[in-house]
Amino acid sequence: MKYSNALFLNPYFSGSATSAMKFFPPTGLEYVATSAKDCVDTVTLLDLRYETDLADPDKLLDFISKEIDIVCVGIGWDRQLQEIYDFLNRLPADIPLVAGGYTATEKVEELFQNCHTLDIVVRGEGEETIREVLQGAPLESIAGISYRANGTVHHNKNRPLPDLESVTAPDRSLRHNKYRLSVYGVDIGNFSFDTVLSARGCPYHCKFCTFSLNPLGQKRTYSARNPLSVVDEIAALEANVILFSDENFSVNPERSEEICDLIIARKIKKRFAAQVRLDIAQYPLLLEKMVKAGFKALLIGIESPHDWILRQLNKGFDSAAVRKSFAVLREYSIFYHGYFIYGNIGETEKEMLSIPDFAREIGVDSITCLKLRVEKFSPLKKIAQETPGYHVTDKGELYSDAYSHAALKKIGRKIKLSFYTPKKFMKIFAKFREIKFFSVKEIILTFSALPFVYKNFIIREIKKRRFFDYVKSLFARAHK
Ligand code: B12
Ligand code: SF4
Repeated sequence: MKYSNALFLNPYFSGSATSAMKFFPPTGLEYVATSAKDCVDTVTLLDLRYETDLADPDKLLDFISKEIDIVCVGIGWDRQLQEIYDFLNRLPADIPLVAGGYTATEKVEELFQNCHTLDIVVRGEGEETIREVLQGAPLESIAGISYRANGTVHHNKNRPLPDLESVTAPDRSLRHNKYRLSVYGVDIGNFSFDTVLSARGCPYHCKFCTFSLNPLGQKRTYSARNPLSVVDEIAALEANVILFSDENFSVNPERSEEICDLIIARKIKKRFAAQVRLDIAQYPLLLEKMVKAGFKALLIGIESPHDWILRQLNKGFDSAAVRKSFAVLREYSIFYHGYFIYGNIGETEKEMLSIPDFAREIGVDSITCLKLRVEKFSPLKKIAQETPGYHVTDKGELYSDAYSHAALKKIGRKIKLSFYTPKKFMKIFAKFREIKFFSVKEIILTFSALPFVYKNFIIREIKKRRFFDYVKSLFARAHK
């Protein structure tokens, strides 16, 4: 073997924005680490969000210098980049450093510029590529990498997308930690999490969406695994809550039904969540089976209450379809989380602020509102660049002369605060009971954790000097 001990590192130090979502494993990194297993003597997988000792950069460096002979780092989120570069730049020069992941692929040049210790970036899906790197194939022959040689960065041609059937599911025994539900640093109930990827890609063409485009700008042709292999993977999992991390779980309703049928037939008792498209409302049989199989939450991109925006985003449905679909969806005991986008090209503040009322009207249980992003290969880029007064930063953030970043951020908070009132939190809790998400023991555990969650929330708001705004918004709503 060319390398003895390869480290696969999720480099997001805890205490950051990403740690709020730390209950999900780094799926992509785990796929690559699993694929690498027979190319080295030992694979060490570390998720720094969960490490205690090794989360200290000095101790981690010491461990790497003594134990590791190649470092493979997964940079999948556009967060904490400077902190990550600072750490990677301290790695010993004689240990090869490989990076991969969504952000590493999108920002290849930036990575090489900022990280002088970096040798190779694996662009796009990395399962096959990492094997060639670890087996010591000549770098110039490895499709899908960019590499530094004699002070110059070389970009090899892209690697064709792999057939999903040939990809092995993540080996969970490589993990050093369990993934648990924690909100504002407080563990809730007794929930352990895992993700299962049953398909990659999405056949739709929503214009803002980079879920269906990979960071090389390629459309990831929809490609799904055999339902049997998916359910075999699920059956072997320890976690009691599973997120299907597919871009869109409802692309092929018959196949989704088959997965539910197998879960039911094999009496697998777990709780599931999945990202789906609104048109799932057209498949009552699938919805029925999902409830039976243990699907508790669906995450649905609604994006906007306004038809002209839905058209601009090429969403493929209008607000009437949203209302009609939710009238059906509400009949099923499922928790619905809606994604909305605000700060669209030409959108006024009044239009943005109508999101909470619309969300309440259709009966969505919780929402996430994200500012429109116009990423590197987004089809919206041209429209944004051609619209007078609009600007896109090189980070993909869109702002305008009328609405600066700060103004948009403020609007985002107003939307959030107007939707998430204490009454809403009570309703959310009631919905969790209705869908039987909790056992009695979990209810007790969750209730006892809530005061600590609220305390940490208030401390955070005070630290960020935003607590007064929060109290003001509570009063404003109470008097509405
Ligand atoms: C499922 C999903 C989620 C799940 C969580 C999944 C998880 N396990 O963490 C949920 C719904 C919770 C989620 C939340 C968020 N997400 Co998300 N999510 C996705 C989605 C749809 C799929 C990710 C996935 O599992 N892909 C499958 C794996 C196999 O692919 P992969 O990660 O790219 O890995 C492959 C390669 O990149 C490479 N690779 C990866 N790591 C490494 C490491 C090495 C060493 C090598 C060699 C190769 C390599 O090989 C892998 C296997 O082929 C992607 C979109 C997408 N299509 O990628 C967005 C995406 C990753 N999410 C995104 C965002 C912004 C978020 C949020 C911040 C949104 C928000 N504001 O709340 C949160 C934050 C989550 C956090 N961790 O902090 C962005 C990230 C953009 C960026 N660069 O920052 C993406 C790309 C979507 C987008 N374009 O907007 N997300
Ligand atoms: S349906 Fe969802 S995943 Fe598919 S392109 Fe549209 S927003 Fe993206």
